Amino acid sequence: MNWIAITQVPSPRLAEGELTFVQQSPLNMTEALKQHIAYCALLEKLGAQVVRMEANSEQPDGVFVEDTAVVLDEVAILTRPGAQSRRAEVEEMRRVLGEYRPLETIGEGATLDGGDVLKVGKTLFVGRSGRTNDEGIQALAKIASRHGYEMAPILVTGCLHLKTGMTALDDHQFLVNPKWLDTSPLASQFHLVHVPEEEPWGACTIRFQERTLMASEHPRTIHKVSSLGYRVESTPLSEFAKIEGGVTCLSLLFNSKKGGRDFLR
Ligand code: CIR
Repeated sequence: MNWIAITQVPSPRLAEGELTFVQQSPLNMTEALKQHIAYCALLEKLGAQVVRMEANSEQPDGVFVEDTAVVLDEVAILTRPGAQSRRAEVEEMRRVLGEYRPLETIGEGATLDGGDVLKVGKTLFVGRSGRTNDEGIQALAKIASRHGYEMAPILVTGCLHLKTGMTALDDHQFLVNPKWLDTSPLASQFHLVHVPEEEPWGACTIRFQERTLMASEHPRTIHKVSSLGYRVESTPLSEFAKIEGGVTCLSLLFNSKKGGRDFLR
């Protein structure tokens, strides 16, 4: 099995996670654990080997592993999360990811969250957001350009991360909430599918094994994406949405056969 999905079991303090664009609402921990198990089971069903990091009671947002690293075929870049409360999460990820890829880091002053990085072929779309600053984008560019990646910065104004408001359905077509980010750099080259107005959070999807993974709380978006011919697999994630997480945030998904230390020799 070549596909690895790194996940972390939700912290017992999940309800204390950071909130920026979402109002606090009561979280059902039993339901959150159930949803997390179902999410991992879906990835397993589609052929991923799921690595489950232990829950960390000191890190309420630890379940959102996506933010702590950007995994490319050639290298993994440990981030420096924009929220001070999340910086320590990177240390455990360093240990786990070191098994699969050579590691790079983002230095002091720069901030970068993995949720702001969308890889499409050799292009990295990077959200300039409340969590990722210009220095973070430059630091990522410096590392990624050594491996042939181009950067495409996108201004994110209405949501937490780039991938909250935009993901790729395929290499040419993006699902977006145009109210939350500046899509003008994309318009000439890509086809943009807008989420239905009633489901502003619907744009967060994962492409995996010729499927589109989506949260079941967005039925209109699911219908729209299915009608375009994509094979949608949905799973309930309502409890994670209450602390501003979506389907991408809960895993780091990559192919273990690509990359690794031998790859660079
Ligand atoms: C945070 O504010 O950092 C968490 N409560 C939610 C992070 C969600 N991650 C993501 O969109 N990649």
